[in-house]
Amino acid sequence: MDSNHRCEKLSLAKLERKSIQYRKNVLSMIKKANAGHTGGDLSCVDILNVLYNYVLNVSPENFMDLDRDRYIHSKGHSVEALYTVLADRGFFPSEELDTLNQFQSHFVGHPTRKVFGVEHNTGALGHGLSVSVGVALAGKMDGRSYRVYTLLGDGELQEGSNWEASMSAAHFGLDNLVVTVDRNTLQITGRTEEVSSLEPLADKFTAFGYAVRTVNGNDVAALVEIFDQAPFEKGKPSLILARTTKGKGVSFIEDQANWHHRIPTDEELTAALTELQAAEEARQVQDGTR
Ligand SMILES: Cc1ncc(C[n+]2csc(CCOP(=O)(O)OP(=O)(O)O)c2C)c(N)n1
Ligand SMILES: [Mg+2]
Repeated sequence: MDSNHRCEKLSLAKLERKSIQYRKNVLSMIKKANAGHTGGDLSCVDILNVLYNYVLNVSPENFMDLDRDRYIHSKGHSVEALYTVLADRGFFPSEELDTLNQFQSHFVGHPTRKVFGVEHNTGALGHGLSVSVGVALAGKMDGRSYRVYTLLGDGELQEGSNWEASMSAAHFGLDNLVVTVDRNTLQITGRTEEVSSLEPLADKFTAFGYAVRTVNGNDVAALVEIFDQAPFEKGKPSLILARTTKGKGVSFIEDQANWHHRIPTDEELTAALTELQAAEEARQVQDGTR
């Protein structure tokens, strides 16, 4: 990846601490709003962290530049993770997030372009990849240097539009498109493989013309390494199969379908924040900052 595609790079230690802070923010935000998608937010926080703090050439200052990188949050229900990261990157003051889901707030339960930093309205699953393909194709036609990054849920892949978009991405040789799949193996009602199976997923994406890599999507260091290698092959769209745990970071939320959009009780919030605080302190000891 050449340097003009990068935001100011944060060290791994800083990125790892940010992931913990983001998880705390997400949980507090969901509790305050009394709505949100807890499991899917915690699943993708590390991916958004690495994208916005390491990979993307996008910031409040350049958000209107035609050559900025585009990020399209196709699994739009995980909006609290996106808002948290955008606030931290300075797109808006974090206090504004206190209005989440309140009457007349721009911060509604799915991303809209009324919020500065949101590239595209999402939430109806199955649209983000088609839009991303169009934006990537436009970039090629206009000779622009930007890249398009998008994040899909694995349950979202059951929408057929993803596969139509994938055929176009390969047909047009969109090596400026980097697709990440949040492969947490859960959708709203249970395991993807029980609801409508997806495997062998890497083989399917390869057959559709992507250059595919698999990574631990909750490991910040591994994510940095894999995003650094994209695009993986000249003339092919890149696909990162990010193996994640839904609800990652809080033991009693991890890997359970019923936490898809459950709100923590007061006691659960306290327990979750305590667990994350302990993780942060352990991290500080490891970094020698404590
Ligand atoms: C077109 C459409 N159908 C249904 C929904 C309702 N819905 C919201 S999240 C979700 C499950 C998505 O599962 P997945 O993509 O695996 O997301 P994650 O596990 O990351 O939360 C569903 C069915 C929707 N938002 N859009
Ligand atoms: Mg899922």
